[in-house]
Amino acid sequence: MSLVVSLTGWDPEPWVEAFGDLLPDHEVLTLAQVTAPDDVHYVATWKHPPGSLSAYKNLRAIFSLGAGVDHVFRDADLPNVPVVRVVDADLRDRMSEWVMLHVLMHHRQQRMYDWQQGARIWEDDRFQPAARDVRVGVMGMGVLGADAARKLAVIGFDVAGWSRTPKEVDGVESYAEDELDEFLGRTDILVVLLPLTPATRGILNASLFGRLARDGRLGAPVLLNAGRGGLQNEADILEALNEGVLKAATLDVFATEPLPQDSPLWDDPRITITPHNAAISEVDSIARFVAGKIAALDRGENLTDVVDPQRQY
Ligand code: NDP
Ligand code: OXD
Repeated sequence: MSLVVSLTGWDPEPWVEAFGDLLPDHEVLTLAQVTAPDDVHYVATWKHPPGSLSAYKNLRAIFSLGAGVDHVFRDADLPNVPVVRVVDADLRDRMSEWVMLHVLMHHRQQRMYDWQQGARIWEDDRFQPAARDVRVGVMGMGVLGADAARKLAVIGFDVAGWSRTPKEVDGVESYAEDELDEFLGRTDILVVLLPLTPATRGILNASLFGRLARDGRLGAPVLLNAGRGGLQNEADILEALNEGVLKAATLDVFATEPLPQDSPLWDDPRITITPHNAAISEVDSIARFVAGKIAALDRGENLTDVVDPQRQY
C-alpha cells in the first residue's frame, strides 16, 4: 500500500519523512517515484498537477494538506474518492493569531504610528474608539472563522459571523446566508475566512464593499482576507480604497500567487500584505492528522472531515 505525496511550492522531503515515521507499513513516495500505480491507495496533496491522480485505480482517499480544498477540485480528472480536509488545532490557532494581529493593528492604527516613528513625529490626537464600539464581521464561520470570532469577542469587539447556516458561538451574533445585507450593514472590520467554491468566487467586489457600514468609528470599513485570492476582485479593492469606500485592507491571499512584482497592491500604503502564511500547515501536526485518518481507514473505520463534493468545502 502506497501513500503518494504530491506538493507544488512546498518541500516534499519533511512530509515524506514524517509520513514514513508515522506509517511504517506504507510505502511513502513522491509523484515522480511511483512505479506501480495500482498500489497507490492514498494521496496527500497541496496543488497536485491536475490529471495526475487519474492513473490510481485503487485510490481510497485524497488528503488535502491544508484546510482549503479548492486546489483539489480544480482538477477536472479527480478520481471519485473521498476528499479529506485538515481540521487541526495548530492551524486553527495560527489563523486566529493572524486575525487578532491585523484586527488590532487596524483598530489601534499601528500602520500610522509606524509611519510617524519613521518621520520622528510625536502626535497623539486621542482618537481611539473602544473595542466594544467597533463591529467586526467574520465571513465564514467554520473551524477557523468561529475560533477567531470567539477570540475577538473575548477581546471586547462587537462581533458577528456570516455563514451558510446559522451558528451558536459565545458572544457572537449569527447571520445566515440570506442575511448578508444585514451582516454587512453592521460591519466596520470585515474578516474573510470563506472557502473558495463556485458559490463564493469573486464575492469580495465593489457591490459588497458598498454595503458595509458607513457609520463606523474607524471612519470607513477595513477588509481582511485570509480565505483565498479567488474570493476578491483586486481592482475593486483598489478602487474602493481610492474612493474611501474602504479605509484599509490586510491581504494574505491573492488572485495570483506569488503576488506579481508589477501588482499595484505592493505600493499602496493602505494595504498590508502577508505572503499566504496566515496559518501555515505545520508538518508534524498535519502529518499526524492525516496518518491518523489512514490508520483508521486501514482498520475499516469511517472517514471523518470529508468534503462535500457538491459544495466543494
Ligand atoms: P470550514 O469548511 O470549516 O468553514 C467554511 C465556512 O464558510 C462555514 O461556516 C460555511 O458555512 C461558510 N460558507 C461556505 N460557503 C458559503 C456560502 N456560499 N455562503 C455563506 N457561507 C459559506 O473551513 P475552515 O474554517 O477550516 O477554512 C476556511 C478557509 O480558510 C479554507 O477553505 C481556506 O481557503 C482558508 N485558509 C487559509 C489559510 C491561509 O493561510 N491563508 C490557512 C487555512 C485555511 P456552513 O458552516 O454553514 O456550511
Ligand atoms: C490552507 C492554506 O488551506 O494554507 O490550509 O491556505
